[in-house]
Amino acid sequence: MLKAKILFVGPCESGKTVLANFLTESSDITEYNPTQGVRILEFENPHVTSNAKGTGFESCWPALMKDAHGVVIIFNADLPSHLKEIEMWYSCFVQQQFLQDPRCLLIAHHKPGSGSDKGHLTLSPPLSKLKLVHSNLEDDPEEIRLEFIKYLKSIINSVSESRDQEEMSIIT
Ligand SMILES: Nc1nc2c(ncn2[C@@H]2O[C@H](COP(=O)(O)OP(=O)(O)OP(=O)(O)O)[C@@H](O)[C@H]2O)c(=O)[nH]1
Ligand SMILES: [Mg+2]
Repeated sequence: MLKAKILFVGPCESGKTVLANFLTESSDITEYNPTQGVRILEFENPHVTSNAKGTGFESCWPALMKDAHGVVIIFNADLPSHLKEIEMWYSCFVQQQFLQDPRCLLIAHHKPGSGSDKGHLTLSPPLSKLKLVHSNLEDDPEEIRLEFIKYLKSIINSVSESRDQEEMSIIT
C-alpha cells in the first residue's frame, strides 16, 4: 500500500486545522484551538488518518519536510499579509526542498463572513504557476473535498512513478 505524506502549512488561523479535520473527517468545526507545532497527515488511500504533533516548531522543520511527498499551503486570500507570507512557506517547504511544483497545492480558505470572491485573486510569480483552489466549507464543502482527492491521487501517482523509475535504474 502506497502512503503519501502531505504537510499542511500556512499562516496562523488560516484554517489549517479545520480543513485537515474536515478532509480527514475526524471532527466538526469547534472553537478555535491554536495548533502548537505542525500537524502531519498520513493518507492511506482511500482511508485517511491523521495525527497531530505538538513539539517545538521551527526546530523540527527539516525533519518534517524531509520525506514529505506534498505540501498544501492554506491561507486567507482577504489578508494581504497572508499573500506575502505564503511566499515564505513556498520558498521553505517547496523550493528549498526541491519539491516539484505539481506536488504543491494552494488553498484559499474562505471562513464564514470573509469575502468569498473567488475571481479576484491573482498571485504573482512564482506562486502564480501553482495549482490554486478555493475552499468554502459553509457553501460548498464537496468542492474542496473533490479537489483534494484529485491532488492526493496525483501525488500517489507521481510517488509510485518515481518508485518504479528507481527500481528500473537498479535493474538496468
Ligand atoms: N465556521 C467555520 N469556521 C472556520 C472555518 N475555517 C476556520 N474557521 C474558524 O477559524 C478558526 C481558526 O481555524 P484553524 O483551522 O484553527 O486555523 P489554523 O490555521 O489551524 O490556526 P493555527 O493552528 O493557530 O495556525 C477555527 O477555530 C474556526 O473558528 C470554516 O470553514 N467554517
Ligand atoms: Mg491549527
